[in-house]
Amino acid sequence: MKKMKKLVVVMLVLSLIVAMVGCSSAPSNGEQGEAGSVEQEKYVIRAGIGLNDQHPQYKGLEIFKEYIERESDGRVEVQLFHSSQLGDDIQMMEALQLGSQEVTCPSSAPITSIDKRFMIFDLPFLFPTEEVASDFVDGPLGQELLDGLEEHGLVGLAYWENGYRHLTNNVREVKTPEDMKGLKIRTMENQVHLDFFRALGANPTPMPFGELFTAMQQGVVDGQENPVPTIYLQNYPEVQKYTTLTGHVYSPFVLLMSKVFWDGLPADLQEIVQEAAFIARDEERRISREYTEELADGLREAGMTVTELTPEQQQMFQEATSSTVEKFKNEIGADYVEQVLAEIERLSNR
Ligand code: TK8
Repeated sequence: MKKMKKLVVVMLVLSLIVAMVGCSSAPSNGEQGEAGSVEQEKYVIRAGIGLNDQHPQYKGLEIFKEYIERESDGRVEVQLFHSSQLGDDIQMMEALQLGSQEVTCPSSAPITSIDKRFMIFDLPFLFPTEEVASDFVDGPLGQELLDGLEEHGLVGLAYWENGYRHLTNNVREVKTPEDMKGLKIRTMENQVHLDFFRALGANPTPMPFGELFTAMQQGVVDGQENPVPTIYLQNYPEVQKYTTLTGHVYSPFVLLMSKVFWDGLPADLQEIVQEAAFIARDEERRISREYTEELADGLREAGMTVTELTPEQQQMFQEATSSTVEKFKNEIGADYVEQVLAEIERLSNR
């Protein structure tokens, strides 16, 4: 793993040098070339994600790429990298801040290391439906969070959808919090997740996504939690026996661009990139919801026991994690959390 990281760093540095050399020899944007022709600068967007190329997120990136390359008449090239080829979520966000990578699309959870207000998304049982969740993120409070990223060197282009997270493990069928006792669960690198898995009596271990499959295979952890498309498409049925549809957290993805890169883009290309982010978002959400519906059966067909909770059991999970909500309300800012809850309430009653 260490070697891999070194390699990634070396590759990033090399590509930075190549990019710099490329920039200095190219005529600056729109300038008259020597032959008197107007040459335009070319831009390369490297977009990296942790998930594999079967996931709706990658399909979304393909749409993002197609739109940008077509609308920019080839002035922008978009290169896609899946399966943590460019690093994990936190490493890629850092690369964006440095300007050595242009785009990534993490779950909101690791962004809390940059701005803890993103912790609101990690509060258990917050959004009643996917529609309320996407209305919320697309609304003024969601936008405010994206705007706040600028001072951290990131441009939040749009929210895509990861979806409701569910528990898998290979020890026993989980129906109540009681069944969680002692299970070693990989969580995202996020304080709220750690806290509520502890509240449930589990033994949570934060870990980058790219290390998860092997950790389950080798028994380093008993289980993990992710939305249905991820569980299915990352082949977790090969290493996990039980899925419980807990739906404990709704995860948005946040499509991020390096601010250094964004600031260097001419306005017409910025507009194309922003438009592409929205068009791809709508399609990514549609595919994600379609897969979520279809693939629960896929998990059964792949040999997993898939357990749906009764409303009473769901309630037990909610009660067992309510201490986390109380605790992090203060950590995030009580007034802000109240404002968020009121907005979700309003959207739910529409
Ligand atoms: C992919 C991650 C992943 C997330 C996780 O890079 O870490 O479990 O759900 O999808 O962002």
